[in-house]
Amino acid sequence: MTSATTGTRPAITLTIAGSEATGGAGAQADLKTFQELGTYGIVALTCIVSFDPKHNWNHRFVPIDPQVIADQLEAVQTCYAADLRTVKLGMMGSPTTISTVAAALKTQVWDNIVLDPVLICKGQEPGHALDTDEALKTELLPLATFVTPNHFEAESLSGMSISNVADLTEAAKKIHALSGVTVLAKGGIRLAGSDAVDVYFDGETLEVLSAPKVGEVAVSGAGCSLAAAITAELAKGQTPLQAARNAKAFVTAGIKNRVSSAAPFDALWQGGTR
Ligand code: PXL
Repeated sequence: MTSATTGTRPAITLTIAGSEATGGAGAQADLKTFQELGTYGIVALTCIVSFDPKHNWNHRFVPIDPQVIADQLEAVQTCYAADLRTVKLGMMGSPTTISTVAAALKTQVWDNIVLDPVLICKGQEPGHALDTDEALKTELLPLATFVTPNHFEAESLSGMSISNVADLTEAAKKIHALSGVTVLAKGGIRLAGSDAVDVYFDGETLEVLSAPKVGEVAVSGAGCSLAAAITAELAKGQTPLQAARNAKAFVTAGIKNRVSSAAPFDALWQGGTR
């Protein structure tokens, strides 16, 4: 399809994710990452998270009405029917949202569905969180082509505990075996050692991606931005492995150049590679 204006038409990238109002994580991080990496970013919102400064920065969580989620996806999928081939799935927040998103995803063919398996976000009932995690595993993981679990999520998806790179590698292989999906299992700051190590496995190629740790404290938006960067790179035509390598470099630079605030955590800066 040609552009209505002159110039190159960018690759289209959609994120189906939650808003995190301070701009560190969620849809805001995804959209900034898409823009920074030269794709045309689109958001369909699943929920709104507002940190609560008066209560230890807990997450206040409001779901978007399922019909409104379906409406957003109808608009996006109709608008970009010909070009929308790559999507990122971020925080869903409820089983109903997951079912709504799964139904919309099934109405078309995708080249890439990148699932950031956000299994638990604080501020929800344990029962509800558990149901949400279960729905994510049964309804979204089977649709995904690429999954990016963090340490905790990799333990949950693989059913094993992970305390070193060998464990992380085994977990990545297990997650691939049970899902058939390309896996980037993230050790991040959770594994001991001077490097932040992630393990890539697509069923054939195994690669340990490693970068010196920038610090020992988690930075808001790192997981979201990593999955969004993979999404953007895939949409531009990179192989999954090269997308993972490029995304790791993007996130490492973003953590080095992180943004501090009055919150007790810093946020990744998507302009870190500039
Ligand atoms: O887990 C990362 C994340 C994803 N999406 C939203 C969030 C957060 C963490 O705060 O708020 C909307």
